[in-house]
Amino acid sequence: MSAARPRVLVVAGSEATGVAGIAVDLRVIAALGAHGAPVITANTAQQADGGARNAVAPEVLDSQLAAAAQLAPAVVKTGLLADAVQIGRVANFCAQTGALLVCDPVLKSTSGMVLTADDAPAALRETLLPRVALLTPNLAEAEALTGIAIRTSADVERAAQALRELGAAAVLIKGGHGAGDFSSDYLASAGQSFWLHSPRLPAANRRGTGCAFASAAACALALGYGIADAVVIAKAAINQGLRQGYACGGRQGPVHIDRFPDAAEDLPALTPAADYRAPLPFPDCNAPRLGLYPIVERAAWLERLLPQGVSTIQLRVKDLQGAELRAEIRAAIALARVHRARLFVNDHWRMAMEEGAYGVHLGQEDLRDADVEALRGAGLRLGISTHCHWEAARAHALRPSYVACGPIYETTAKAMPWVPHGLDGLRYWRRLLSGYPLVAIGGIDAARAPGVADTGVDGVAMISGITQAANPEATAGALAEWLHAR
Ligand code: 3NM
Repeated sequence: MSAARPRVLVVAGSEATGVAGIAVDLRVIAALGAHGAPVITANTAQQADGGARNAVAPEVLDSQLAAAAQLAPAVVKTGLLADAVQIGRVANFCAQTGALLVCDPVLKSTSGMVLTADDAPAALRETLLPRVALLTPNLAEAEALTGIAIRTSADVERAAQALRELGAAAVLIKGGHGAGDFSSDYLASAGQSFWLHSPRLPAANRRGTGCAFASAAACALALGYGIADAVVIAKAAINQGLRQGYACGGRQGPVHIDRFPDAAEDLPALTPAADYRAPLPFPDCNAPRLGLYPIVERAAWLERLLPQGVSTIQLRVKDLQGAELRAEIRAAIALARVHRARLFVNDHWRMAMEEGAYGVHLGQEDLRDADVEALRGAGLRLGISTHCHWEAARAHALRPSYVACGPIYETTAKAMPWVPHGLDGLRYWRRLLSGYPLVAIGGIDAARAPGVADTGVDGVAMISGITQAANPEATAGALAEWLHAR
C-alpha cells in the first residue's frame, strides 16, 4: 500500500494551454508527493492580443469549496482570485477550516494580461493578508501591494516588512524578474529572514514559475516542513523546473518539475545579507576518504585512537576555556601531526586557527559568530553541521570542505529537536549534497555502520559508538580499517 498523501487545496485560475495556473499547480503538487485538489476561480484564455478572464460566479466557487472541504486540506494555496468577492469567500474558508494559507498574489499574467478586477489588490491587502502563512509576490506584485518602488535589495527588505505588517506571517519576495547573475529571493518571517541565491538560468521555457513556486512551498508545508525549509525546497524545485522546461506547440512552455528536488545543482545558497558572490571553496579534505570519524572531548583520546589507524577525528571540548582549552587543542594538534591524521576542532575556531589546526567544525549557531573568511584565508578546512534544507543551503553558500548530516538515528549525546533521517533520509541527503564530502552523524555504532556506509557517505561520525564501546581501541581500529578498505 502506498503512503497517504497530505492534501493541498489549490484555489486558482485555469489557463487554457496548460502552461500556467492550476494545471501547473497540480503537476507540481503531485510530483512533490501530495494530493492536489482544484477549485477553479476563472477559466482564463490568455492570448497575446488579450483574451478572457471568465471568472466563475460566487455560487460556483462556493459549491466547489463546499465539496473540497470534505478533504480537510492541510494547506490552501491560492493563485488567481478574480475579485473582492472571491477573496472574501476564500478568507472565510480558511478561517473555518483552519488550513494554512499560501498566497501567490497573482495580478497579471506573464503575457501582461490583467487578470483581476480593480477591487482585488485592496481586498487582498485587507481581507486575505491577515490570514496568510506565506505570501509569495514577485517584485511587481510586491510593489503593487505596498506602493513601495523597488530598486534595491533594501527596498525588497522594506517591502517584505510592510507586507508582514499588513498581516502576512511570512513573505517571500521572488527576484526571478530582476537583473544580475543571481536570481535572489528574500524571506522575512517571525523566526528568520534570509536571502536565497541561485545562478540566473537562461531558460527558454519558464511559464508558470510563480504558480510552481507557491505550489511547491505549499506542498512542503503540507508534508510537515517549516517555512524556512519550504522556501528552500520551492526554490530548488523551480531550478529543477527551469532546467527541465519544455516548449509547447512551438511556443514558450512551462517549467517542468517531476520529483521532489534532490539534485545538487538545484540547491540555492542561503545568506543573511543580500550581497552574494560564490566564494572560493574551502580546501579538499577527502583524499583519502574521511572514513571513521570519532568525536572526542579530550586530547588523551587521540593517543588511544590514532595508533589504531583512525585518520579523521574531532576534538569537541565543551567544558574548558582559556589556557586549559588551548592546552587541549595544542596537544591534539601535535598528536594528529605525529599520526598524520585530520583533526577538526569543534567550535573554538579562533584558537584552532591560532594553533594551526588542520580544520574546524562548526554548527549552525557557531557559524553566526565565526569569521569564516578568516578561516578560509588561513587555509583551514571547514566542516559544517546540517539537519534540514535551510541549513544545507546556508552551508552551501560557504563552500565548506565537508558537510555533516544528522541525526541519522536517535542520539543521547546531544539534545536534538530533529526527527532522525534514517537510512532513506540519508540516501536523499547524499543526492542533494553530492557536491560535498558527506559525514553521517547521530546514533551510529559498529552495528549500524555498514548500513550507513552503504548510502555512499564519505565519513561516519560517532561519539558513544566509540567512547562507550567495551573496547574503544579495538572497535575504532576494526571500523577504521573496514571503512578504508571499502
Ligand atoms: N551532532 P552519538 S548528532 C554532536 O545531528 C552531534 O548534528 C549531531 O553522538 C547532529 O554518536 C551528535 O553518540 C551526537 O550519537 C552524536
